[in-house]
Amino acid sequence: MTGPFRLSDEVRSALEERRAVVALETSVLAQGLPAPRNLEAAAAMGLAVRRGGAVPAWVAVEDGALVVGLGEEELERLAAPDAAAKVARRDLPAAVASGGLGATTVSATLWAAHRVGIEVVATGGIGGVHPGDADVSADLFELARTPGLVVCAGPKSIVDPVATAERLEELGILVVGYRCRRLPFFLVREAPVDLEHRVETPEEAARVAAARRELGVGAAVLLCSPIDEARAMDAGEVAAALRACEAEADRLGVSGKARTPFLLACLAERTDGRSLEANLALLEADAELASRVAAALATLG
Ligand code: PSU
Ligand code: MN
Repeated sequence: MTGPFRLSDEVRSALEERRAVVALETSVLAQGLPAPRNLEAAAAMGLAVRRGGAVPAWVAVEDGALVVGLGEEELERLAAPDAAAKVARRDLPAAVASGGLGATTVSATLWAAHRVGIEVVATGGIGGVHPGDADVSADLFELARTPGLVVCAGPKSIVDPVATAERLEELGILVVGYRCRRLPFFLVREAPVDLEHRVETPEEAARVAAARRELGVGAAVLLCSPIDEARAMDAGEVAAALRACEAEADRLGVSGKARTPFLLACLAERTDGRSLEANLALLEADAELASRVAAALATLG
């Protein structure tokens, strides 16, 4: 593929040879995590993908192109404070036309991955329905219309998990628990939402992804893996910190795409950095699981 898509040599040959590739979003680096921890996270996630047997493909907008497979220097540029705009799928044409730097969210990353033939995407937490229902992440709508498999630790702790689960159902998005029977909730191991589908191994997850493809289902599968017990946070503590952060966001008038980064930063501050450590741990775990699923999927053909 040419035009505005630019693939790294490594990603291009992996795709040509039908080897496993995992697409990684960059908004989590540019907007979701503070420097320099964001670069540490990128390194840990890249290594985790390689450990699992796949090639990491970081996605971003740069120099008028949608790049799939960023190099180390490109990641560094992107991770500098305030260097990159937050780019959801709807923002892609404007971001490419501007010639500037853009960090892709789950929605833009899933779309780009599908366009270049990558089936598996990894992230920390997907966006969802915020309390009050007026602010709904574009991640949900993209999952509904773009095929693939997104590995995450559930919806981010800043959304309403019950409303988000309802919306996922309404949009026809299959949610599969990885070794869990309730919806993982990002920093917290579970939300009060029972899951109907569950897998125990990367191979089983890969079989679901392959069946989706063979059936021609146009929506992505959401594979949710709970945060490691040792890093997980208490639901009550996160909820209390969030209430204060929501109030602060309202007071300062933080809305639109700025709200999620604001809430994540506020949460880290109010939990003495523990939410940040938890976020980093789950990102690495998700990257490794996504890689193992992609590797298993590659052997299924
Ligand atoms: N997961 C994280 N941190 C993040 C995000 C995900 O652990 O910052 C980003 C992702 O890029 C996700 C986006 O797609 O937040 C959702 O933003 P919004 O709620 O504005 O749609
Ligand atoms: Mn929003």
